[in-house]
Amino acid sequence: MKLLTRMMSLRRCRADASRSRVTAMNDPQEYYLKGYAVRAFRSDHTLEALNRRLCEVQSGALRPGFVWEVKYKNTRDLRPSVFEYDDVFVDILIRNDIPSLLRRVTGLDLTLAHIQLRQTFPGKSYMDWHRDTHFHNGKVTGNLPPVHKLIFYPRAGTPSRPKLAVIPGSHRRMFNNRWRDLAAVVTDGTRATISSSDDGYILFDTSLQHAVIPETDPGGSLRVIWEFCRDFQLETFGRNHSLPDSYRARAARG
Ligand SMILES: O=C(O)CCC(=O)C(=O)O
Ligand SMILES: [Fe+2]
Repeated sequence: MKLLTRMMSLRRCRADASRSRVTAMNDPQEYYLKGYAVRAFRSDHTLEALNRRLCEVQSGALRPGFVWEVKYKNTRDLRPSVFEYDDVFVDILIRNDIPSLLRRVTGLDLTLAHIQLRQTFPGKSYMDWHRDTHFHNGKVTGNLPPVHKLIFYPRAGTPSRPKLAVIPGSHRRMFNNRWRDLAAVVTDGTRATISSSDDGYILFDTSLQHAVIPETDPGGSLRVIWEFCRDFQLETFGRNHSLPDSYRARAARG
């Protein structure tokens, strides 16, 4: 009995030690290992303004000159551009020191390449498990190096629901074969999900395996997707030429 108690307490000590190693990690170490970070926007007037705009959009009202365009089935994207729709889509990044967060966790001076405002509707997931950047049979698909995305799933008056699933650390285990890569989704049971909320966001390395959870609300739901890349990658984005410059100027001013 004494031996059993001692063994149990030893196990507990080991578990505590490994937990403390995990909790002792700083932001860049955690981002390197997990490939993502979940944070919340400051609760202030900028976040209020953003949520107000998104509620309007969710209720069907678009400002003149802006339209929805369908790219993927069961989804639609705001056009011609999100940053021209309202300054708040860049303001929120500045107010929340996202340029410093990006510098801290990636060690890079990334710029804002694109903002997407997408609404998804019920049906099959428009993007089940995938990596935006992958290497299959020696062929690179997506941006190289992988870019980083920050996604906000606003509740915009709808109930909170799980929106995106990710496999922590999967960006560090890539297979050159599509099927082996997908098999890892089945064999790796570790998942993290991000749900819609009034303030939570996920920042991730887009080579992370992630899946859009199918939409269930008849009225659909919104996501704002900010994409950050290195300067030389800007040309792959084509559109929104003034966005990177205006983001840089805003980031420098703080
Ligand atoms: O629409 C979403 O929820 C995320 C889509 C996605 O996979 C991505 O932007 O990389
Ligand atoms: Fe993706």
